[in-house]
Amino acid sequence: MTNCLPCSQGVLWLSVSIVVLSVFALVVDVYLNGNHMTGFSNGVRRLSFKIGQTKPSKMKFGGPHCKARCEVYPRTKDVKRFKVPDDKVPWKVPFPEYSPPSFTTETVLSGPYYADPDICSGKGEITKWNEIDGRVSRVSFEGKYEVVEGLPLNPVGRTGLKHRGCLGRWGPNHAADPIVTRWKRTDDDQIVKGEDGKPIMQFVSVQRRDNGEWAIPGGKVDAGEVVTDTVLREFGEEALSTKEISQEEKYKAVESMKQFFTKGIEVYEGYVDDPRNTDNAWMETTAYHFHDHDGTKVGQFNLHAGDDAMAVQWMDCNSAINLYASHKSFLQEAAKRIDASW
Ligand code: RP5
Repeated sequence: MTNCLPCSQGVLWLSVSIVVLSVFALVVDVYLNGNHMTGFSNGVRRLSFKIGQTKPSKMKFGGPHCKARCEVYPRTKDVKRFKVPDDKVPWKVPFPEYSPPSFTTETVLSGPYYADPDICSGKGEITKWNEIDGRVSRVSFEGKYEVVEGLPLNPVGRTGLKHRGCLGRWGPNHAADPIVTRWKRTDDDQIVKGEDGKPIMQFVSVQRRDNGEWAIPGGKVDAGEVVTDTVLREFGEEALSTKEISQEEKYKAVESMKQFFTKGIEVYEGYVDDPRNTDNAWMETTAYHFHDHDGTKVGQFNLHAGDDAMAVQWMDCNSAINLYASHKSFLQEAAKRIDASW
């Protein structure tokens, strides 16, 4: 009996130490991962990496949106938007004759894993607007959006179409865009300069399968996913086709990518002028810039188009470039950052 007291005290101290150490580890993890949603493991959590800068960038969406007012809705032949003139885009400008049609694709209405319930037909409800709702972020980078007659309103303004179109979420649909760049070089390794005397920046561009337009290889953030994981996963899936290689090769590719991807700088966080946007559903993204100064890191990546891409290539960047959604403005910001030709 006399030996029991020190023994139970020892066990008690050990338990307390374990609890204290666990709490410490949790605090360190949350601190290192910033204020993004963390802690959900959907199979990609282990790919998490730290990036050079986690604070929001200064660049904001300049509006009014243009591609979000395209006449015919993407992937349809006959879904036409109500025409919205430039000056009538902001909700605060009266537009009494505004009567846009409603449209949501059958795929989205069938309730795939990435979609919200069809709250318009009374199937489920959403109460956490402008908040983190379980594993889904309904928070907009553009600030607090309005909710009118139960539906969130596009923070930039009218698009000429109501409901969700082909987007799964009501309100913001979050994405992440990896801008991977290098300097253009001649065969004998000299950096090529543009007419303005500055070095020409090239970026990894994918040709989207849905409309054939060239784009940054970005993608939507899965429910509960950390945005930095999305960047790495999407680049792997779309430009390196990591789905098609063996587990061992994939591991090696991910390890070398992780090294390179730790140097990312956030160049944009906000609304995307995406042709799929509607009055009640829109794309937002976080774009990270990864520049390979001496061309030795990304050069080893074997570019190979994945499922969602028809082709992948290193594309020269300049002011004449024509890209999907508002991707050109993200590239311009990246070019500015490293004083590249534009
Ligand atoms: C754009 O759509 C984003 O900037 C991102 O590149 C892309 C994400 O959508 P999916 O490619 O997943 O369709 O708005």
